[in-house]
Amino acid sequence: MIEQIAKAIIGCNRCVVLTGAGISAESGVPTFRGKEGLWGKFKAEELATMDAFVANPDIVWEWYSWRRNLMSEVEPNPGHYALAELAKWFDSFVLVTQNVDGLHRTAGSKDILELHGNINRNKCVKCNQPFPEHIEIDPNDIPACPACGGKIRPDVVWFGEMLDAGVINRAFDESARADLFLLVGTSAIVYPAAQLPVEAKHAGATLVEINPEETPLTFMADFHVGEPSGQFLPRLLQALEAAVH
Ligand code: BV8
Ligand code: ZN
Repeated sequence: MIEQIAKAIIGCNRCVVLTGAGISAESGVPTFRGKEGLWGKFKAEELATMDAFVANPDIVWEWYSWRRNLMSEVEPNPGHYALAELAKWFDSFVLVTQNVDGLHRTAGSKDILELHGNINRNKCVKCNQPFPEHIEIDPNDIPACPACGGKIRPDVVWFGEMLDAGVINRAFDESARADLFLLVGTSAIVYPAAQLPVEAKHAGATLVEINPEETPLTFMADFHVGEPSGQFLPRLLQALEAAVH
């Protein structure tokens, strides 16, 4: 199959990749679903929503500080690095991620669209003004916005919140113009992110899904690779090299 995928890729000029928590799993970042997943221990609606923050800002900040510290101790894995390398094989390569861990940028990827924000960034809950990054937030003494006095929150997109219009519109534009779409390490359940591969497929792109498990979109994939992305993506790069030499 890897030779077939390499052949299919070589004819493509415009690639869009959508990643989820699965690509960071081999770095030690817990995914959301699955038995060890975050949603197994914590309720999304009790932690990743505006209502939760209004009701218990300290509990929400405890959770984000825990995840922030966890993410500050991990490194990108071979899957992240392979995607940074893969960009060289295309005229246009756009990496769209649902992850807030920033590992794609650390791995050297350039054209990244962070659909759901970044856990290291902060902003005011009332006026959205950015607030200095990478500062330790004390859940019991949450800093106030210098402009309006509002509480500081993590600059991530919570459930029920709109995504940044510029980011999501570009993601849809690029997906509709792609001739190759890689769907990597996502359960493809959260919207509008999960709509992107559908847009690309309808526009005629070749859809390759890389996930040890099947997802609601596996039926429309041209190729489903049931392997960990940190193992498959480096091998795909080698197969591309072999295919052109
Ligand atoms: C919105 C940031 C307008 C915060 C996150 C249409 C239909 C139904 C529902 C909706 C809809 N439109 C809107 C909704 C509501 C909602 C939604 O989609 N709900 C779902 C649950 C049905 N969407 C929203 O609220 C969005 N906003 O639409 O606003 C609006 C508002 C109200 C009503 C209508 C419209 C905002 C969504 C963003 C929420 N923020 N994160 C934070 O991180 O704290 S979402 C968060 O969860 C992640 O970012 C990610 O998106 C999602 C988790 O999914 P994955 O990343 O895929 O992770 P998961 O664990 O699920 O899967 C991992 C996969 O990897 C597995 O398949 C596994 O097999 C695989 N894997 C494991 N190891 C490996 C691997 N793969 C490869 N290699 C490995 N080694
Ligand atoms: Zn403010």
